[in-house]
Order: sequence, then structure tokens, then C-alpha cells
Amino acid sequence: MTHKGRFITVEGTEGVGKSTNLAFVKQWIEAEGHGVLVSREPGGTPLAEEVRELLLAQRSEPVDPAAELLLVFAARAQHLNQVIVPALNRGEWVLCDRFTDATFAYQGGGRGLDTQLISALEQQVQGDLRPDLTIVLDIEPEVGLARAAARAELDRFEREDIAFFNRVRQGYQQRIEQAPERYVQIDAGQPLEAVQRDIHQALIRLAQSLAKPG
Ligand code: Z5A
Repeated sequence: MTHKGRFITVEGTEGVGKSTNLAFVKQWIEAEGHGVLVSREPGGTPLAEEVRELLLAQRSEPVDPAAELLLVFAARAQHLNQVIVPALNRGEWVLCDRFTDATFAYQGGGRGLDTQLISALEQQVQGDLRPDLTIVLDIEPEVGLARAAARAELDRFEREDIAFFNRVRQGYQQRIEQAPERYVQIDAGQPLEAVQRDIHQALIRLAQSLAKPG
């Protein structure tokens, strides 16, 4: 699949600062003179936002990991085809709060599902579409959870134990090791100013690579 716009995703464990830094990346893209569409996963369309509510709601019935995985990809298929691909085809940049790396990290690492199954669904739903750049904000899960807990009522994922989030964090590490050229990992435990300085450097490198002929 070829597209004219660029696709940037921001990832990490809970409370790592994705929302805070998404605004910073959006400003940079606009300053570079590009139109930008900001979205999130799960979500990004009315139907996909309904699926998000299903996924995040605290419930007494245990949620089967395979059911969780398929709901995530159901929302993604809708989001991709209704929002992301049309925006990229219009030449806009798409900036997304989480995408399929979160599925590898949460459903693969956290829940222990087979990553080959996740790869098969990724190929089925996305074809060859992958982000041009993924910013992975990395933090000790304890620190991120404390930030998230200070802010709002915990959702179904945020109630998981530290071992779960350590596996999620490892899941992100494995993704980075498999295709390091697509990722930039940033120490999100630093003061915000230092985090944004590092993100800015990564964006400059992306702009330089896009400016190269071929
Ligand atoms: N999920 C999944 O399982 N599989 C999938 O494929 C996908 C998702 C796509 C919803 O995601 C859930 O969906 C998610 C995984 C699952 N698990 N949960 N929960 P979400 O992205 O909506 O949820 P989240 O990870 O909890 O995001 P969040 O709570 O919005 O956190 P955040 O955006 O990363 O953090 P923030 O709001 O920008 O910052 C948190 C606080 O820290 C805030 O008060 C900031 O002011 C503060 N902050 C930020 N940076 C700093 C620094 N550097 N220093 C100090 N304080 C800071």
C-alpha cells in the first residue's frame, strides 16, 4: 500500500506521557507545514470508540484474551479504512496514540498470545501499511502507573499487576529489536523538557530521511 502522507504512532505503558507528548509532535508537524490528523486506538471512529468502551470497561465476566485481540483488530479495521488510509491518501500526516505495536505488547506480551497470530491479523487487516515512525516512551511501570492513578479512575487494563506491565514493556522491547529502524525509544522518566528534546531530535532525523532523494 503506498500513501502520500506520513504515519507516526506513539506508544508505551500506562501513564507514560503519550497524550502530553502527542500535542508536542502535532505542533512540530504543523510547523513543518503539513496537515495532521490526530487519532487514537482503540477508537478513532464512532464504532471503534464503542469497541474501546467495551475493551476498557471494568466487568465481572473475565475477558478471554482472544476475544480482546479480535475486538482490538475489529476497531482497527474500521479506524484504518474510515479514517487513517483516507487521510494518508489526502497527503495528511496521521499521528496516532497507540496502534498495532500496542497489540503485540499488551495482547502478545501482557496476555501471552501467540505473536504469529497477531502478525497474521496485522497482515490481514493492514496489508503492508506500517507506521513510518513509532515513538516508544519507556518508563518503569511503577512510575507510569503512579502518574495514571493520580489522574483518573483506573480502567480494566490499569488494574493489572506490575508483572503484566513488565511483560508489556518487554513486548515493546522485542518489537524494537525486530525492526530498530522504525522505532525511537525515549526515556520517559526524564523531566518533560528532556523527553521533548529527545522527541524533537527524532523528528528532525525523520524529516532528514524524508528529504533524501529516493
Ligand atoms: N490497548 C491494547 O490492549 N491493545 C491495543 O492494541 C491497543 C490498546 C491499541 C487504552 O489505551 C488501553 O488500550 C491501554 C492498552 C489497551 N491500556 N490502558 N489503560 P490508552 O492509551 O487510552 O491508555 P493509557 O495508556 O492509560 O494512556 P493514558 O492514561 O492516557 O496515559 P498517557 O497518555 O500515556 O499519559 P499522559 O496523560 O500524557 O500523562 C500522564 C500524567 O503524567 C499526566 O498527569 C502528565 O501531566 C504527567 N506526565 C507526563 N509526562 C511527564 C514527565 N515527563 N514527567 C512528569 N510527569 C509527566
